This record gives sequence, structure tokens and C-alpha cells, in this order.
Amino acid sequence: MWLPCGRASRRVVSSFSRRVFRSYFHVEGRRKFNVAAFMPEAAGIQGLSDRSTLQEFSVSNGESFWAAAARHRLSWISPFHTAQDCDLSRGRIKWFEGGKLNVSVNCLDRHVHTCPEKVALIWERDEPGSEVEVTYRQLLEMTCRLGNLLRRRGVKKGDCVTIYMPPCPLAVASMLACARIGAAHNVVFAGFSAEALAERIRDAHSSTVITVNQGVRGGKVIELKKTVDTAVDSCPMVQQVLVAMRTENPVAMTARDDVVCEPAVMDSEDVLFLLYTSGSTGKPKGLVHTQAGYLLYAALTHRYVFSYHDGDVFGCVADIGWITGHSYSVYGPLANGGTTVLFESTPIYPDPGRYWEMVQRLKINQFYGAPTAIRLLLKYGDQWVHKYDRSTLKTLGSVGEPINTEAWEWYHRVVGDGRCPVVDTWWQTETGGICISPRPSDPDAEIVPGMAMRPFFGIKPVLMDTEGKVLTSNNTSGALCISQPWPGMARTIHNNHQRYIETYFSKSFCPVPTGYFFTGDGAYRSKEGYYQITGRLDDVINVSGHRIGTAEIEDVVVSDDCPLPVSSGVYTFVVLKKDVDVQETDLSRLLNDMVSKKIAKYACPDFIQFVHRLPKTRSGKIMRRVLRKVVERDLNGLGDLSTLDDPAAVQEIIQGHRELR
Ligand code: 6R9
Repeated sequence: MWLPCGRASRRVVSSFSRRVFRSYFHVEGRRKFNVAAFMPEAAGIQGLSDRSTLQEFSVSNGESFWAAAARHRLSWISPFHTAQDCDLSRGRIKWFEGGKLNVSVNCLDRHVHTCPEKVALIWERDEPGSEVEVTYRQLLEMTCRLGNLLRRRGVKKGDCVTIYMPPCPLAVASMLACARIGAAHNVVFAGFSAEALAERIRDAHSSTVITVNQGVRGGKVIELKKTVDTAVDSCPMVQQVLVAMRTENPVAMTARDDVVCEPAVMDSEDVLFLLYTSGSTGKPKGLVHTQAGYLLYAALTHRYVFSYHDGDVFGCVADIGWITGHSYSVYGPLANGGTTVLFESTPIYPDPGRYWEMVQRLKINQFYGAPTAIRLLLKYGDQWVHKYDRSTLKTLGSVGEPINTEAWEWYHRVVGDGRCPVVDTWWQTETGGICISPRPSDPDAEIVPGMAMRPFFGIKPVLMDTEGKVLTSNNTSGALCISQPWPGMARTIHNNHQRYIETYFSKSFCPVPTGYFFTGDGAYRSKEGYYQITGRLDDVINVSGHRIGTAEIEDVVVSDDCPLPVSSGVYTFVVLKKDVDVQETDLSRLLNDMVSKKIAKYACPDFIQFVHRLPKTRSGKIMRRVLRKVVERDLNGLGDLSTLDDPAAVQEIIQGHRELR
């Protein structure tokens, strides 16, 4: 059965599968809504009669809602006196002021008190079947040893430590050791090149780097320490590099000191970490997340979006170098006292059954991955999935980019055997945690394939038109903004608060209003009020789920390091300067090598098209949306070309366009 949903072509879950969804979910029923059973955090709030009043309350009384959640969910050294003090128009975000706590105590010590031998981490190493389990007691011990080591080596509260490691227990212990002693961490994805790493170390003013001798991924050895060596050559502030050996024994540490590491007393708004992400200009920005609000938001979204229950094994396969790894491999699950998987390998190593063999072996209950991997595995065929027992799976999650209906259906039907709800979760490095997503445990939960559905508690999304007018009706599309603060949002851009205000809260994006958080994404709101994310509105692109600014690639392609004079457009159109005589294949190879060296392999252009000119407006701006449409082969969607300087430029790129490899 096909139901209408605002857009004629969009398929909605059939009434049959909806029945299946409902019967599977933890439906509180229509009898009496038991707030305490559904959400203990909200138990003290009066007058909540059903899920929708809870949602409404969380938005209209955000301050009381989050205060109740923070008291219930976090362990405080001393309580906060002011739940929130925010002014979006000035980019001022403060939550739980006056409160003192330690994030590592919240993630470790309190669980060690109640269940020391519970498994905190399952390190799914590259070689299948060689996983290593680390209990809460062991993880606390590792964290304390590392914390002491860092302190002994001069790292102080407020310093920033760069972590360049693949997912492994020592990486998590390094993050938590920073949190323990009050240092901020700056995890850099271990696939980044030496130059990209160096840029992030310098911007963060990190004097300490933690890494491993080598990484192992997809059966290949990766020389991470060598990359660090090259990077620190251009980072004069780096005083020490701590190198862990990638070993079979996760608790083997060289330090021999006392394993008690006194946790630093931290203010709610002290910095917990920086995480660099791409923006629409060339320079990546170090988004700053703070202690209490971030942890609370990661914990609550982890629990309620994925229906995480005590004893479940949570399998987020994102790398810890991304925000997804921070919030859903580390902080959310550990704050909730859960068991979380750290995935070191790739979806197709040693074969395309890897994820599902792992699900069977580790008895994973919630699996959280990226559409790009789902699409890849879909191509290999159902047999790789059917081979393994996936009966432990309860919820399937998707993140990082829009999931097309075909991939969604396959994930749901084949991987989840049609019985596991798929949560398409929309959020960003900036938001700290999931903001729009189905919540299958809700009574009346409904899920439409390919739609992120509904806002999380306390989140109020709005759509805006190009004039900055809020669009109030349904069945409409616009720029996705959020109209009130929530505890998980990033507080600033490291060393550049002005850029933070300009990027997210000012008129530069939409011409009129302030007081909104501008996400940079476009969204469609269906007749029913459900959200579907349509993609970036700015010059940020998504390459296999990795976010990258077109300007970053352009900076490399047009840099002086290139021995050939070129100027370029987007993904990747290259305009050779006049009178340059070069084989296109040679130049393509050269540009690919340069992007790989200066940013990362994943940022390499899949196809480079050489053109004589780019479509530009009369004021000289490249019309990137036109290039995007040509690449997508959506020639009917080129839109308004009236400001185009030379229409023949579009015809030229259409004729020269080839499908991406
Ligand atoms: C968590 C994460 C953020 C950008 C975001 C958007 C895209 C993420 C999505 C999605 C459609 C989803 N994005 N989740 N688009 N549907 N469910 O990925 O953070 O790396 O900062 O990327 O990713 O464009 O703005 P980050």
C-alpha cells in the first residue's frame, strides 16, 4: 500500500509494516501514559498525559525539562544554580551554570561502583574474531593511568591534547583521561594526511599528541606514527608525542604509578573537546563542546532514539575521529553505563559480510552506520546478510547523509528482516547529538522511509525561505534552522567566536532574522509535519558520508605547489589557464595525489572534467548549484539561470559531463 506524504513519489511504510512496527515497539498503550516508566528523567514534571504533551513541554519549557533531565541523568559534584542562560542572537550558550562535575566520573566511576565487571568496550579489531573486551573497571584503570601520565608530563587543566588514533580502547581512555584531568581533547581522524593533522594541531595549540605506532585497517598496516612525525615538523608548539603500541592486551601500560587519578572538578561550561569540521571556507573550524550539556544530550539521545536498554550491545561503526564516534561510540553509551563496540575495520574486510558476521558474533542489539556503506553492501547482494544470524538486532540507525529509499528499504527488509525500525538520524558536529529522528519507542511512532521524521525532545526546527521568513505551513521546503537552544549545541569556534556567530546565527545565511541556529541544510516538511533532509545549501559537500568544503579541495588544487597553472571549480571542474599543454590524464593523477596528500584520500575527486570556463553570475560568482545539477544529471532542475553571464558555459559542461566513476 502507498500512502500520500506530501510528495507524490515518496513511498510511505505500508499499513502492514506499520502494524509490525507498532507491535514491535514498546508501546505504552492508549490506557494511561506512565511518564516515569517512559522517561524517568521527566517523572517529576506534572501534567504530562501523553507523549505529545511531553514533547511539547520539552520545547515550551525547555529550561525545566533539561534541568530535570540533568539532575536525574548526571552525577554532580555540586549542583547548578541556573539551568540555561542563552542568547542565540549573540551566540551565547550556557547551560547548567554553577554546576560542577567530571565527565569521566560520569562515564566510568559511577558504573564501576555498581557493576565493575560489566563490559564497557568491545574492541572489534581488524581481524574478525579477535575482539577484545574491556570492563568498566579496566577502562577506569586505563583512564587513570593515562590521566596520571599526562599530568606528570605537564598537561594541565585547560590544555588541549591532540589524539590521532584509530578506534581502540586506548583512544577512548585517552579521551576520558583528558576529561579526567580537565584537558580538552582534539581527536583527528586517523585517515587525515600529515598536513591536515598539522593544521589542526596548530590551530588547537596542542603541545601533546597521542598516537599509535601503526594502525591496521582492511588488512593493511598504516604508518600513523610516521604521519605524526611529518606533521609535528611544522608544529613548533608540540613538546611531546605519546605513542601506544597496538597490542593484544588493552590494559598493558608502561606507566607503573598509582591507578587513582583524582578527577578534576570542572564547571559545566568548561571545554570538553574541540572537533574540527569542514565549513564553506577553506579553513576547517574547531567546534567547541563543553562538559555537562554535551554529555547530557549525548546520553539522552542515545537512550531514546535507539531504545537503548541496560544490557544491550550498541554497535556504532563510525570512526572516533568524527562526531558520531564521539557521541555514540564513546560518550552517550558510556554515560548510560552501556556496552559499546569500537570498530577498527571496514565494511568489506575480509568480505562484504563483515558487519553482519560481527552482529552475530558480538550479539549486537543496535547497529548504527552510514548510508554510503549500506549502498555499497546492497550491491554485493543479500546472501552476505542472510549468511548470519541477526536476531539480536532491535534498532538500525543511519547517519551522515540522506539515505535513499532503495538503501533504506534494503536495510529494513534484508538486514532488519522487516522487523527492526530504521532510525534515519539527522544531526551535525555542531549539534552535538541527534536532533531530528524517529523515536521508535514512542507510542504512535511512525517511520517513513528516507525521512528523519520528528525533532528530539527540546528541539524546535523551523524552515525559512530565502528572504529569511519562517515558513509555517506544511508540505514545504526551506532552510533548516532551530529556533531555540539545546544543551548539546557547540558553544563556539575555537579562537573565532565571530566566525561562529556569522556562520550559525547571523544574517549572512538568510537575510533577515537573528535568534535562529542556521544548520546549512535544506529540509522538506511533509503534510504530516515530518522532516526530510534534502542536503546542504552551502558549499559543503558530502563525500561518502565525509563532510568536506569545496573550498578545501579547491585550495589544494589551485595551490602554488602545483607545478601546472590551473584554476578550478567544484567536484571537480578544472579550467586550465590559457596555452597550457598537458595530458588530461596526467594532470588528473597529479591533482588526485595532491588532494590525498594534503587532506585525505577520501577527498579525492572521483572525476575531473576539464572545461574552458565555469558558469558564473554577472558578479563573478561560480554558480555551484548548476554544476551540482549537471553532475546529478538533473538538467530540469538547473533553476533560474537569468543571472548567468554566459549560458554557453552550461552547455559546454553538460556536453562534456560523464557519469562519476
Ligand atoms: C553527524 C554528522 C553533518 C552534515 C549535515 C547533513 C549531513 C547528517 C544526515 C545528513 C541527511 C541525515 N547529514 N545526517 N543528511 N540525513 N540523517 O554526520 O555530522 O560530519 O558534522 O555532518 O551531514 O548535511 O549538515 P557532520
